[in-house]
Amino acid sequence: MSTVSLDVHLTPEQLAAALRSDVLQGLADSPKWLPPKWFYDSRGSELFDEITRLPEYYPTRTERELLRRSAGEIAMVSGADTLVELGSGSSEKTRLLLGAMRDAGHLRRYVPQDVSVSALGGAVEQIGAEFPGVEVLGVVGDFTGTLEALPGGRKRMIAFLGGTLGNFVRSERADFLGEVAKVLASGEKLLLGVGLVTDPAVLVPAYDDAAGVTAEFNRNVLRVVNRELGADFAPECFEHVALWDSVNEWIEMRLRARTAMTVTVADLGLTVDFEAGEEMRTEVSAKFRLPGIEGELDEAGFDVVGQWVDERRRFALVLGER
Ligand code: AVJ
Repeated sequence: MSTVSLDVHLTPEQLAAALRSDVLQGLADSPKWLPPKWFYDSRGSELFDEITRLPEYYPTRTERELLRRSAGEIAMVSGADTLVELGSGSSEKTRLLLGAMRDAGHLRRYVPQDVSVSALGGAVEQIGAEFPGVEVLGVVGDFTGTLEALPGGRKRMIAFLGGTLGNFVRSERADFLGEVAKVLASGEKLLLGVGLVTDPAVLVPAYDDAAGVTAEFNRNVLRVVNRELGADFAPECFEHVALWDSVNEWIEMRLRARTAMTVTVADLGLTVDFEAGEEMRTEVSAKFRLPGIEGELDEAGFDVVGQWVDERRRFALVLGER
């Protein structure tokens, strides 16, 4: 028998308030910006899924291969009996980790967290059925809320995969890693999946694919703001921009206004002008060097106890111990 349940730590009202606050701030700023977390409504999540299958988008399949190869070792080194997965989405790659933890004989509990109830509900049921005897506790919430509400235990491993840590800038990463360190007991683990700095000729197409899926994904944030806040963005009037910032070592996605225009956000009583060619930042996706990510883990109070890198050195799994 398996126990499957879902905990809601973030209500639709709280989510809506967070979106309003982000849009108010981001559109009033100069240059304008919108945070990447709002890409992922059901259409955005489907588009992201499509991105992960594109020939140019190497991170997902590279990480999956790495996990296939090293999940056994990770399970062994971690000694964890509980896997907490932040931003689990459909929990697809997680099966590899869970399988390895089960085979190592430790697995007792899986705690996937996501802001999307729909992604989580399905995953919780499926994993529950695939891993009988394992307690599955889905947590609907954001990263911070989840960390505070995490079920106890002394042998937990928190996994933050997919390179999503790169959506935070350095200071946000320090805050986030500090939060994780705070909730973990001595000996507990954090497994990070991070993209590595590589050739811009590989990096840029991964965020600007020939089929234009990433462009649609990027413009999707405007559709979300239109629907949720009564805005009148014309998504097709914005061009997708992806560039490699070699100083910050991150990919930056922007939306560039094709013409001058005025946008209203009815629910916020807001009117915003765009100049022709004006660019609004929608995402940073930082890439790392191993000494850099190790340094950040160290500063947050983790010992690096394992790292796994693919042959082409494009992606890394880094295991930190509290
Ligand atoms: C899911 C945040 C890791 O930054 O590579 C994919 C999102 N953005 N294509 C990334 C994304 C554009 C992705 N993360």
